[in-house]
Amino acid sequence: MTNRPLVGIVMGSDSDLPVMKNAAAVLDELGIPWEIVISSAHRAPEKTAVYARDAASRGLQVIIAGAGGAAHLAGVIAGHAPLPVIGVPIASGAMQGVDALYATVQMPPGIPVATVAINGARNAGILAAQIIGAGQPDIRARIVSFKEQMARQVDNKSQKLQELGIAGYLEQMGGK
Ligand code: RP5
Repeated sequence: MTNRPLVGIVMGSDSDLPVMKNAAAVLDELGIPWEIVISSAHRAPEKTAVYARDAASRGLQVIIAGAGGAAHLAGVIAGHAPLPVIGVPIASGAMQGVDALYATVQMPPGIPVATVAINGARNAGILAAQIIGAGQPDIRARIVSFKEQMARQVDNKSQKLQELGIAGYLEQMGGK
């Protein structure tokens, strides 16, 4: 496997990093190389445009863009790049991500942004892997294993619930 990044993770500010690191983490789990940069549709518009325009020729296949507030980052990148763009609305400020969700998801016809949940960077990473995996059997096989692992975890929890009962299960969860 090449170590050249296939996924570009872009965020509007370093304050988005605690959320956006989750996209990088799951891409690591799935063995997909990534890069991460800070750029801003508002504070660094030229840098953002150049990044988006050059992304495909640098070998990136998917871009994940996270921003909060008046979150135009994913949309601006989608306007410049011929690649799939996944938007992550970040919870920040008075509206705690609802503003960013609306700004990210309400794209005009012709410029799609696949928008995940507020702070849903992990899902953005998984979706990026699935997009790449659609044309790469080895990556698709890793997605299949990933899903099987999740299904096993559900089974294990259900089994434990049968063994411990409701009260015992809640107790080992921390008394919820
Ligand atoms: C957005 O404004 C960023 O994506 C961030 O979520 C939010 C706040 O940015 P900082 O003021 O913390 O740099 O552009």
